[in-house]
Amino acid sequence: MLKENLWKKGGRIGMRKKTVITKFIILSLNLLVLSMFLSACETQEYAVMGDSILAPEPTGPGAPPKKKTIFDGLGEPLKAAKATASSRSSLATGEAGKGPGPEMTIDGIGGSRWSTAYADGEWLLLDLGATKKIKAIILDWEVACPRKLKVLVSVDNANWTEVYSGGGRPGKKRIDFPPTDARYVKLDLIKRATGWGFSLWEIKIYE
Ligand SMILES: [Ca+2]
Repeated sequence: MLKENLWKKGGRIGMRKKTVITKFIILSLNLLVLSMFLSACETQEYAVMGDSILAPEPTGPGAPPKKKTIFDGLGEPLKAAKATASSRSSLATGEAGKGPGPEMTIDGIGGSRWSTAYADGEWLLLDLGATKKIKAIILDWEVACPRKLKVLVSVDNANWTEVYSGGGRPGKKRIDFPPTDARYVKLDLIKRATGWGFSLWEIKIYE
């Protein structure tokens, strides 16, 4: 009888011990989660850019690699001296051939664009003013982009080297090629992607 009571008592004490340990573990976990949350809130800083709020990119060992941008590995674009083209639209003026001209593609203003007559087979010619060794071009097309175009470069405006042949798409498109001597860069706009003409916001050329 005494033995049985002692066993029962021992069992109750064992149960109480287990309950206390379980409660202690739950409390510790709660405190750990709370401290992690507070520390994250205290150390997080935000940079405000325009209307967007962006969290800072994590740095240091184990941080994910930085996202690549279209301008990665490129310096400042070259300044083209002159831009000529096969045609210009009637955009803004209502008069055929009197719309914004090809100089709009090298004015450094993202919101100004050149647009052509509503026809395939148009072209844009840029003169850098001197021969440079160029390796990349970024084209920023409006919706009226080419379905097929070629990019050609030349040192004398007579003999041409093709550095790209393919399609365009609305928005910025980067074209890389082996460094090539060029004073002139020509876009051969073979086929339109829309019923309008071709329309380009900007072209940037890089050494
Ligand atoms: Ca522009």
